[in-house]
Amino acid sequence: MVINEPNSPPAIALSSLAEHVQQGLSQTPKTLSSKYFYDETGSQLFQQIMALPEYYPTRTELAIFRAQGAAIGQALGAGTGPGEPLAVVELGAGDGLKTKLLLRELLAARPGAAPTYVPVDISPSALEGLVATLRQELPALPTEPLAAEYGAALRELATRPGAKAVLFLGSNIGNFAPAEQQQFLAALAEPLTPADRLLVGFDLRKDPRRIRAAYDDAAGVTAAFNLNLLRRLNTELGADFQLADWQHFPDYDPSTGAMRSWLVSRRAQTVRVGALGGQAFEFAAWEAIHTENSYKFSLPQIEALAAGAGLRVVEVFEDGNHDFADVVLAV
Ligand code: AVJ
Repeated sequence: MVINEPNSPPAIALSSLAEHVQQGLSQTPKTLSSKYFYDETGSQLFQQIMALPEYYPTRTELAIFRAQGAAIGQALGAGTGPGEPLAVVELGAGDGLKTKLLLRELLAARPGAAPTYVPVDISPSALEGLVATLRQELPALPTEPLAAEYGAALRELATRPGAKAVLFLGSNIGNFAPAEQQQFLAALAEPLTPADRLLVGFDLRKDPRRIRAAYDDAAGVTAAFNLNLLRRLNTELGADFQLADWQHFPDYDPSTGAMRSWLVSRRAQTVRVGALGGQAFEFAAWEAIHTENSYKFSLPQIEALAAGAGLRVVEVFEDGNHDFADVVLAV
């Protein structure tokens, strides 16, 4: 049996996923990025998560938009005259359910100068679904979908002329580790002019048991979502993960706001990855792979994060329970 040395990778060109797996599973602790959750199955599972009774963020942000959508729409367009062109660029648009509320408000407030909607998402299937519903529900809205990662969205922001409203909703920012949260906000701020607005959704700190339950639902949908990552590596990279030997494990640290998800190996095992020339990865019994961060925030922390990224807080929109905040930012 040939087992590749970690420092003698196969001579074939590796896909970015294969390269990521090779690096991530060679680290301590082993880690895989949550951005690879969203293949077609993963995007469908995330749709199911958003409908779970335990998963409060989506419906809370939707409630904020329902109750305060007009004011949020106004805040987004405040720097730009009603007759001026405005591009609404959304990072991680997904099914766009919440965004449609804001787009309706912006369409109504800007007669004769419809905003252009630029939804960016890593999942082409999610984006196709979004474009199809938009054509039905908001036919007057010019839409330029972009199936790409955040990096492409940043390039889009830097090269597109005219006023912009940038949306980064759903507490997607919580997927970044703290140092990267500020870096990423700074990168979003960089191409903006004072007339532009940035709307960022932050899941707020709350009863730790409620937070943990949101990532450990009784129906097991979040577990299936996490495990789907291994299934994807089996299908796309010819890996031989035995899904029954892995356990979804979420943990929440109330002192830092770190909500993290892990895949725990139920026994000592070796996993081989075909696309890496059969490279073997050893797992000790109960060793964990880190698969996701979903950080939770406090308002002072959000203020500090914005300031560190060169942004000022223009307005904060919260639900009555203080579970979630949508924050309007500007340079
Ligand atoms: C889409 C990244 C905001 O972190 O809450 C839901 C993804 N993971 N359940 C989150 C997710 C597990 C979600 N985000």
